[in-house]
Amino acid sequence: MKRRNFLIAGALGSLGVAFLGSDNLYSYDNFKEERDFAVPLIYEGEIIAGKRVFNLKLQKGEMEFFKGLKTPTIGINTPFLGPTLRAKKGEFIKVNIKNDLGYDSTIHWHGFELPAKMDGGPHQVIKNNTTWTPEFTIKNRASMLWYHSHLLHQTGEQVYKGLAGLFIIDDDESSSLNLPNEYGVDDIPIVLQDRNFNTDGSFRYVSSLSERMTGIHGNYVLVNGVIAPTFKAKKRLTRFRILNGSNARTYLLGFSDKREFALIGSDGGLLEKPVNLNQIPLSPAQRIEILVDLGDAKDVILKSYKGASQNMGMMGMMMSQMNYDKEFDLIKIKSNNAKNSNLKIPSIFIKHPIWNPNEAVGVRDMLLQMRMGMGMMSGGDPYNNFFINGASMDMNRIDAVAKKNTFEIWKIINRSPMAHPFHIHNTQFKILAINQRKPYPSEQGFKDTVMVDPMGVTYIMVPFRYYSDNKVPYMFHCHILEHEDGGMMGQFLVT
Ligand SMILES: [Cu+2]
Repeated sequence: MKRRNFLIAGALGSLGVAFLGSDNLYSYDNFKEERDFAVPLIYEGEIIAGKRVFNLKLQKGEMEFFKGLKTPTIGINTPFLGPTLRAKKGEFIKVNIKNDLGYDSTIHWHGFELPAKMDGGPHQVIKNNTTWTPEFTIKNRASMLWYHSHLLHQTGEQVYKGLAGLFIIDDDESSSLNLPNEYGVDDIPIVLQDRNFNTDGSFRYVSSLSERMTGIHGNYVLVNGVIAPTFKAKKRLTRFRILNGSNARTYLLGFSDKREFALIGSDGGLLEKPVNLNQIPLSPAQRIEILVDLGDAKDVILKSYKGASQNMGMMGMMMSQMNYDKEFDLIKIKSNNAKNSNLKIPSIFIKHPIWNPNEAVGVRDMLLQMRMGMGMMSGGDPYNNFFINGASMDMNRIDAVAKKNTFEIWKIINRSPMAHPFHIHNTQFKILAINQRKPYPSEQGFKDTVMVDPMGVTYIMVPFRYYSDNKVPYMFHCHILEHEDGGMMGQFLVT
């Protein structure tokens, strides 16, 4: 035990040197100049022969996150991240994705219900200098989904360097609700990504075993690619659509004056009615939509509070020593010029279908485990340290077979001291129970990623609709990308 602690201290100490801002996440006091909030470009493609067609190029780029320091990046049509794609439910889309990166990649459509061949997981590699053209009908309801690299064992690094973007889906139901929906004006997309940097400005990806174990947590948070931006509100009632695009960090979001906001949507779209909150946790890959009243013209800061990371034992100790759980600022919001928009928060949005758990075809166990102790990973196979049902990801093994047009109950059991955000492709599910309790109203929306507490159990109801394929699987995995790359992923067919 003594020796163990000594080794951990050594591993932590080695993190402390030579990295830019290695010891603190920022607060506004640390930034003198004001940086403008950036809104990702919106790209609606063009209609050609009845299809909505998008042209995307995966490419290398360069960003100046710090004045005078260049960071090599990768992006989609832009140097870092990609444009926000937008389409309507029912439309048939076609995406030409050209890979100019110089190495292989993939683009996965996170949250979409779509044919397995179009999913963009590890089986749909886009070789360097080739074009992949997925085509599918938009089946999802109005929501903010996203797209990102999903290359086997390389997802963490490729997303870290910039391969991700948003996808907004509209439908008639949500458009009729009079919610703020003017992109970049009162409907504001936000991608949160914490990052570490070397002193030359380059990204510092995983550099230690402990970072592989906990997932990489950065000392700076990029907000749509900008550190510590100031957002100047144009409208009093503003809708923020927030993606946690971080590899591993969970945020506990709230405003500096603890003001209430209305949670109106989760991963898969609108809730049935708004839920008033002043804090909400957001794990990697999850999205929320909130409405905030900025009518008091006061400056306020969107921040992340302490308490976001629920980790225990040795893991909790390590993570607190590494400053993973602290309070820090994200966006300064100035609303002295915000205009009244006459929009009010509706009291009811939409009705969700009712799924009766008794009609599920069965209960499927998903047991999450990770190799522990300092012997972990040293000298071994780096892709064989995280497990689902006792096995690490294997492209040649199908772990589960579901039937189209059925739904199942998945019992996700966490036998590790760390929380894991569990994601399933090709579905929007509902939470049945978290440990011994019913989901809170804020947790009752459509989800594609759910947090499973350390040593906890989460039950979800998972529908498989629309598509089947006897050969090509979908993935389920932990969305801490270092865990996914380390083996915490499996494959399922829908037949
Ligand atoms: Cu995990």
